[in-house]
Amino acid sequence: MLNRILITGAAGGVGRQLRPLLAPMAQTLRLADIVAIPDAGANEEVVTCDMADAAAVSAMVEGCDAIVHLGGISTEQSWDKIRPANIDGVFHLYEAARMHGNPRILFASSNHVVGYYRQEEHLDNTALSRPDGLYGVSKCFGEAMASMYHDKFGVETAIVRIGSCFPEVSNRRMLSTWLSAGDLARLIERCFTVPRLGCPIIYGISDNATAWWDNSRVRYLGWKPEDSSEPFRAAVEAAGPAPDAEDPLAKYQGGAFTAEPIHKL
Ligand code: NAI
Ligand code: 15L
Repeated sequence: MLNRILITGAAGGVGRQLRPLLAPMAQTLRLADIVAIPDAGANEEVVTCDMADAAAVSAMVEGCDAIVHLGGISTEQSWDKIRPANIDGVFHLYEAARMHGNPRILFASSNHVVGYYRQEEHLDNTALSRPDGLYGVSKCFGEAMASMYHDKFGVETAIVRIGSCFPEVSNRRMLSTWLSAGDLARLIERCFTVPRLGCPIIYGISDNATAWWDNSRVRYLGWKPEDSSEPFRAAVEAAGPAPDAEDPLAKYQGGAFTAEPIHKL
């Protein structure tokens, strides 16, 4: 069992799903976010921290032996919002990690790193990135930062290009992109306990019947997703007709993100 796992962005949708699932993996979960977390449980401690504040990030990381990095902007927004959280914030995280004993990191990257591939294309983790907006570009930056800190300083990171991690599958695209919180928690357990992690890119999807992403190059992790989007299929298909083939929702892996403008505010 680990001593202390840090979860950044713990107040968000993924963080809230993960908290009970990660509790058995560590004596203490340190929950961090820019917003308050009022409901800490018995083995949880709370740190309020803006990823843009280097000193606060260093203090947040000190004493942690593994980090699940979820904190930041999670949708397509203006560069003014993305830059401090997802660019400066990731730099601060990696600087803090190397100063405080190289804890392993799970970096929540995104499918929007490869959002402009078409849905009929199948990718493994050697595919070149094709980000679908500023948010996707910020995740490319985070992946590059992880790679550099691994090569230069030995910080090990699991770069997880999460598909869609929500409690339920709510549209047709998610039948391919869905990741259950349970499968993500099992992946985190593997990444934090495997003898040598390295700095692999992993596609974060459950064992969905339709999938665009191939994780065969990271079999050494021993991760086997157990959940599937299939039980949601009938309800999703009954909810409405399939979008037109030229609709971004049906055309690109990043779906609607490819149709977003460059936001100015
Ligand atoms: P979310 O938006 O619900 O949660 C993100 C959390 O980060 C929020 O609680 C927010 O307050 C916090 N945050 C924002 N700016 C911050 C800052 N400057 N300093 C500290 N904390 C800050 O997002 P969600 O869905 O929980 O996603 C978690 C992570 O996983 C994000 O990094 C997201 O980009 C990534 N991801 C999520 C996917 C999903 O399907 N939910 C898919 C792909 C990637
Ligand atoms: C993401 O990267 C977002 O953080 C999440 O809110 C979803 O939009 C997800 O991708 C998705 O593509 O479904």
